[in-house]
Amino acid sequence: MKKLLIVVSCLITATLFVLPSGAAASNSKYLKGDSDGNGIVDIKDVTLIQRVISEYIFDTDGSITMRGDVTGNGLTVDDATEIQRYLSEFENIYNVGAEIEIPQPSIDFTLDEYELPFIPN
Ligand SMILES: [Ca+2]
Repeated sequence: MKKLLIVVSCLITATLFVLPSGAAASNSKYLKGDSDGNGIVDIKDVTLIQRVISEYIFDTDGSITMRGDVTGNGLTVDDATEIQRYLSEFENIYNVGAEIEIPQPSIDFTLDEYELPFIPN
């Protein structure tokens, strides 16, 4: 009985880690204004942007700025304002909440351009 309980709890745990959560956006897309990347545009995204602007926290990998810069000129208080306007159902001129495809880096080099590093003897 104890072994069965262990097996069942392992299966439940494995299922929780393997199944994707439905709320989060895929890795190649995000919602414009969803600065924390949890798949929902809400007031927490505004707070996160305000914390980055005030340098209370830092956007070390640029992901907060990428998702939260709805006006397209860097992360500013205007982005927080536009998300608040979206949440209040004002006119949404910056398409806050729209699904955006993350641009993939292109690998564009040929063997002729590639130089081997100099390795001293
Ligand atoms: Ca969010």
